[in-house]
Amino acid sequence: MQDLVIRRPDDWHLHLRDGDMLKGVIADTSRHFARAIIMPNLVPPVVTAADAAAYRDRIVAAIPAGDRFEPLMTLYLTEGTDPDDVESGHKSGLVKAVKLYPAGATTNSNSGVRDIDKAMPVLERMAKIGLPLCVHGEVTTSDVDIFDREAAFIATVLDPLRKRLPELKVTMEHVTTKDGVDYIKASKANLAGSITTHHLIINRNAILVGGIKPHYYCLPVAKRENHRLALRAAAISGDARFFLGTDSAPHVDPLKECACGCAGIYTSINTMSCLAHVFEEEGALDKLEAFASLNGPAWYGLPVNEETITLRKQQEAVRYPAKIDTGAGLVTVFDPMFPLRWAVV
Ligand code: OTD
Ligand code: ZN
Ligand code: ZN
Repeated sequence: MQDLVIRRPDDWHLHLRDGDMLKGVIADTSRHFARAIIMPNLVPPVVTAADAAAYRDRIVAAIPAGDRFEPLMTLYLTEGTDPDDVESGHKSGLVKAVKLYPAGATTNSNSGVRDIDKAMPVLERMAKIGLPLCVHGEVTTSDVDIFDREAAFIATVLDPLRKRLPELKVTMEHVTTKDGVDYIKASKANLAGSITTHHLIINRNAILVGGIKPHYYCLPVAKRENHRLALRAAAISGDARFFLGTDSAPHVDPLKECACGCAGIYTSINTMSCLAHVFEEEGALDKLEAFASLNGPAWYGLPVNEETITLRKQQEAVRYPAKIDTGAGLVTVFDPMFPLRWAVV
């Protein structure tokens, strides 16, 4: 047996959904994580500070009794977002970031931004008040190959935006390529990146080899092996610009196992076991705390958690359910394709 004690982790990118699904998934996060940045891609999206306050109340009402969990709310940036509403939401302590979805880039992103010029007044205000912009960094034009969309976004949207507004703090969410890692590492200030659990574990073969595997399909889609290795190197480096954002995104099985399956992988329940495995494999267990518990709060200007969790390596594999039964239906749990021996005790 081997124990690893780390400060309680946070999840800097999480989809909790709403209604029965919210009630069915939240315990898997609040069991291990103290806080999470909550994605606003509901239908309809969380656009105003009032929307975010109401959504926060629904989340808080769903937290199991006895769990201490703080949802960190975000607003969904639209071309009509009001800078004053964003500023007052931030000043009240409610709004921790604003999320940029290029229209059409991922699940429920149709209300997102088509023309970034239209969002400049909000972005300028955010730069002024120090409110971070979280970005889904993929272009959506049909002439760009899906595997190249992150690199194209950096070149054609993100880099020009950061040159135009160097004071704006940008989180590149769910980085999936070496291009993304290198771009973040080359930046001098005001840029950081979150990395998901699953992108540290799977490459695109998991989706496509030996039959199509919808439960490994997410956006941004997993890339080639060299990209996965670059993500691993960044995650274990201790570099404060990289931190955990699981992007755990539950969909019920019928919506994934069909002719046009939804994107999203559900990892909330076994993320810490998966990460301990990955960091041990890399000989970097001593860097897990930085990635999961220290770097994120530093970037968002929040205190680190005082509580700790203990990860214990066992002889026996830890048993996680293959599916969880949410009130909304069955959701398949991410299968890392290796036995998990690290348990949160
Ligand atoms: N990716 N699925 C979802 C969101 C993310 O881009 C994302 O953040 C979702 O279902 O909301 C996914 O594959
Ligand atoms: Zn995204
Ligand atoms: Zn997401």
